[in-house]
Amino acid sequence: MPIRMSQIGFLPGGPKRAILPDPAPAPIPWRLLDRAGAPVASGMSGPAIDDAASGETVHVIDFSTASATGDGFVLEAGGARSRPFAIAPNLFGRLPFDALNIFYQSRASTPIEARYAGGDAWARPAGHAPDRAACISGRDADGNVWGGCPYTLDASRGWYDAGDHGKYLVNGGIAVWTLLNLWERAHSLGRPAPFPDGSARLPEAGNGVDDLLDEARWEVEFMLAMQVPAGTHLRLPVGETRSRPGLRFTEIDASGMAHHKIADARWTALPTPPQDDRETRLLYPPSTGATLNLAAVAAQCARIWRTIDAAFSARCLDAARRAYAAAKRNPEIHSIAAFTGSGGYGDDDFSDEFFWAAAELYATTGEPSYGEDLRASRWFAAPIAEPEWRHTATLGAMTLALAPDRLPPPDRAALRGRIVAAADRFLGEQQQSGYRIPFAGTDYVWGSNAVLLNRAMLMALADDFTGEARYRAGVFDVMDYLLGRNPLDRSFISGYGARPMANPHHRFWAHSLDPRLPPPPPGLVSGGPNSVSLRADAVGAALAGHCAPQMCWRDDIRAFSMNEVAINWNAPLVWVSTWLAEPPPTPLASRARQRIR
Ligand code: 9MR
Repeated sequence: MPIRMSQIGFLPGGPKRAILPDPAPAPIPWRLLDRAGAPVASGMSGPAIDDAASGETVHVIDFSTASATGDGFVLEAGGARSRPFAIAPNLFGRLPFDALNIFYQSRASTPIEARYAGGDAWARPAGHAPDRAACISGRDADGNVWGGCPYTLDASRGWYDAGDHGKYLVNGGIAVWTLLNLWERAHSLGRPAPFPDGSARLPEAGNGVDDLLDEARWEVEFMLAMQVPAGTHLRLPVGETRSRPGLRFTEIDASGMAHHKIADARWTALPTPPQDDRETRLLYPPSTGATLNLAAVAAQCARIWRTIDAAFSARCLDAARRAYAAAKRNPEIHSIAAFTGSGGYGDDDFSDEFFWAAAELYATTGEPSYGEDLRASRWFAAPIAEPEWRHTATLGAMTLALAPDRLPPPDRAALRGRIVAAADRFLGEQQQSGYRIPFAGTDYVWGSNAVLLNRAMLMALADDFTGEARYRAGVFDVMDYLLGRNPLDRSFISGYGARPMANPHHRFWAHSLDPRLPPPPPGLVSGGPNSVSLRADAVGAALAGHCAPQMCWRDDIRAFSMNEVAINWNAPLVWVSTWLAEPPPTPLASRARQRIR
């Protein structure tokens, strides 16, 4: 078994850590050899760590001080060797663009063209063009009868969520917000725009608008189209958080809410390229969570496009205001209809979504009523955790921490301080983790790789706010883990490293089931080890009881609980890899950075 390390190598001057699994209790000597086999650095590993997450005894080898550059380096320790690797600049140059291109290739309602997708293999005709649907109606699995709605909506565009063809407002929201936040971070900190017009492989490249915004707009347009028309009254269960037989339905004014999702009536088989999907498309009832995702993203849209496309900005602001008002009128409508064919994205606590939406509307408008709502929220002063689709308060906090002139300076400084405190907690966990990742737990949840990426995003912001190098090292710990420094000796990112993930759970990138279909394009991150819901799929069920948490993963298209891919997981990959690829700030800028706090 080779020594585990990032399979794409290391940056000169960057942190360089490797992991040697070895039962020996004492530190182990290591040597770094150049391509001619001559030693260029040596040292001792850290003491042995009994690591519950990997189920191994591991030794940390830190060779950050090695100053040589080139390729063909080999690390040797305890009779084990690494694969040859590079120490070279620009290792992260291509990854942000590949990771962003995954969104282009996930677009609904438009043909995916070879010239933008990186080759003929990935081209395909448009799927769901148009994506028009009526509301679900009739009896669900619990015997409840849903009334439908008096219209159909054209919900074209947007990105397919994951391996399936569902498009969900909850999850679409965090994914597109993350891409837009990457743009806003650069804008607000005075850093170079990461994807200027013409830099990405997109049909819109060259249209005069930043390419990151072009990609994000595809999703925002879809989200706007999911808003319930004014004057619509619907019969929905109010205050119910779980499905059960005998739900009580109440008539509500649903104007301005957002439908939870548009998806297939039944699960399609694997593989099913989008253009071959023959299932009926259905609109699901509005939910408060979907409505607040729309309010938040549309408010973010309104301020970003204000000077770029005033009409679009105004449309977004109007949608955001109406959605927020609709959610306040209907604060307890949960997505609980018991129909098959798509994922749930259910949530029984909307307090964090309310905070997020109020924060976005306040950042955009500065209006006191939104400010009062966000200050009244328990999330305003709560500790920061990594965001996820169900827990979105941190998204609001990030917006307020970056918005230049909204919060009084002491409040903004306090928010930044809480982001830095979260990063400090993650670094504390890193000290306890065998593989030196900023997560010390043993519960590896569905999408665990994105938990780490979202922690990396907060550590990157902590670096932005303080300029302290340890946060940057923590970001590398996450990327190195994803790129091969893990007990599986796998890169979880397609196309990157010696042993990359190649068989994601996906209905089009399904080469292992049908050789006429393509493998995944490069830059796609796997959901990652899942030790918590192992029995969800057959591959996981076979592993249950036989895998240490970090080992509960297989590169198998059937393994949807471990090896699916999703827009809310690739978005933080775009964010974090872009951040790592950014040229380091000049000394002058980094002195200015000390004053940002
Ligand atoms: O990311 C979601 C995860 O947190 C849940 O535990 C899991 C089971 O409900 O669902 C995940 O989301 C899936 C969604 O429901 C449907 N599209 C694919 C998503 C990724 O697996």
